[in-house]
Amino acid sequence: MRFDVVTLFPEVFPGPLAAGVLGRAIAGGLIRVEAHDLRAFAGDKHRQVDDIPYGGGPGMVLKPEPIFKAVRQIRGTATAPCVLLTPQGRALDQQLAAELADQPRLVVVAGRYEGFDERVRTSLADYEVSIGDYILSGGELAAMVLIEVVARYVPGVLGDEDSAGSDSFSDGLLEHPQYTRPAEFEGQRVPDVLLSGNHELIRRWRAEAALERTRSRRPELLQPSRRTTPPLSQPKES
Ligand code: 9D3
Repeated sequence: MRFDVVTLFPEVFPGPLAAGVLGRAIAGGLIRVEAHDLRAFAGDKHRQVDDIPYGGGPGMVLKPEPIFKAVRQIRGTATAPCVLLTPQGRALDQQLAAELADQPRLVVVAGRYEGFDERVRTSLADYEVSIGDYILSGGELAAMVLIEVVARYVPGVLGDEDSAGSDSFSDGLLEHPQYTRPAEFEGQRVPDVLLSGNHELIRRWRAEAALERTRSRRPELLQPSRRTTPPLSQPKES
């Protein structure tokens, strides 16, 4: 899968995407990340990519022409959906990531300043995506997050034992607590069941712990409308 990123800061790519599991996928040619300097698509000698907002007000708005030019030239004759990163977009989650991973190619546009001319949204973008309800200074970190989350769905990117579809989050629950040695650390014991060797008991303890943690921290994840697999039924009191 190929990601073309349009940005005013192409030098920050691939950044952390070059580390670990994704770095191997990039080195192996399974994933490509190409950064394109938006300023190279500016029409004038001052390479202006932004302008003052019609109607007045503070800040600058990204002009439509350089962005349309960039996305069209990068696409060439290929088809590749255009993903616009904005605070107003659809919240990125595993479901959207899996949908985007069905594409062989995405053109990802990272903004700066106060945002994009509305015509970029209405006539160029196929998806408008946010990575969460907090304020970033621009779309570059959001682009990296999106690329990492999507690329993990590309077959072969994760090891064979692992896969995006078997991640704990793919059942819609938070992960159960995990422990490693020592069995006691600063007076805190690892739960006996995990040392018992009884794999059926361990499986049930983990399922219950995941459910309880989700109930206490992220109850909205348990709404039936968002679930992929049903939660295990509560053990009956005896
Ligand atoms: C404080 C400025 N805001 C009010 C005028 C608007 C604003 C514009 C541009 C706020 C942030 C940004 C830059 N953000 C992104 O480009 C961005 C983003 C984000 O800030 N949060 C979550 N997801 C994303 S995706 C792109």
